[in-house]
Amino acid sequence: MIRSLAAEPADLHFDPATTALVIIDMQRDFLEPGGFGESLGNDVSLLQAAVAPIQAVLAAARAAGLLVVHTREGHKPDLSDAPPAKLERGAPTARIGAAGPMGRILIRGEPGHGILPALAPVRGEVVIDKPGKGAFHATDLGAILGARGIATLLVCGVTTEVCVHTTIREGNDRGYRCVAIGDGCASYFPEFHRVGLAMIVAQGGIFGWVSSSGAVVAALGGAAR
Ligand code: C5J
Repeated sequence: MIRSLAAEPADLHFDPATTALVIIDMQRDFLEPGGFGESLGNDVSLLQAAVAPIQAVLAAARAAGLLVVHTREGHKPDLSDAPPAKLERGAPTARIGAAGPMGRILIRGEPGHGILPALAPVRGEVVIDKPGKGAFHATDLGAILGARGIATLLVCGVTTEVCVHTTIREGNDRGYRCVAIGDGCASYFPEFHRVGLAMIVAQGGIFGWVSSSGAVVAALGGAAR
């Protein structure tokens, strides 16, 4: 059944059978007190604000049978998939691969690399390990979505202006309708979050739409709008 979703700059229609929920990088190191993000001086409570909205859309997506995709940013332990331009940034003690409060920073398999238990993937859901900011770069995501005939992406996670934005831009260029779930995204910089969402909907929706967790839950629940 085709659903109507309240969004900016305009409402849109989507078919749950060709729609995926994409949850970006809800990893312990970015979000949990005592993790890498906090060790950099960030207020991780700003990211925690996205957890409850994502839990709500995740429950609704599961109930509606949507394809659910979780992503994790991280690298192989030998760093062979990390370009020098990424490795050389930041203070040496806080670089990718250095020891962090929850294991080596952004390394696959380390405790901090894991997804928050509250949003843990369940059997049948896709987990994409991505070495970049965008979820399409150097991953199987495009092939997985293509095999399922997916046309619309409901995107949430962290951080709004980095990995969420990059993924939406990549998805838009590949022909997907990309909808950011605004309150299901968050940033360590509230201004970047606000402007990041504004950039998506400016100019008639230059590369997507912005909706909310409440609107997505209502649409997936079949509420007429
Ligand atoms: C994400 C980052 N996930 N900010 N990463 O946005 O480096």
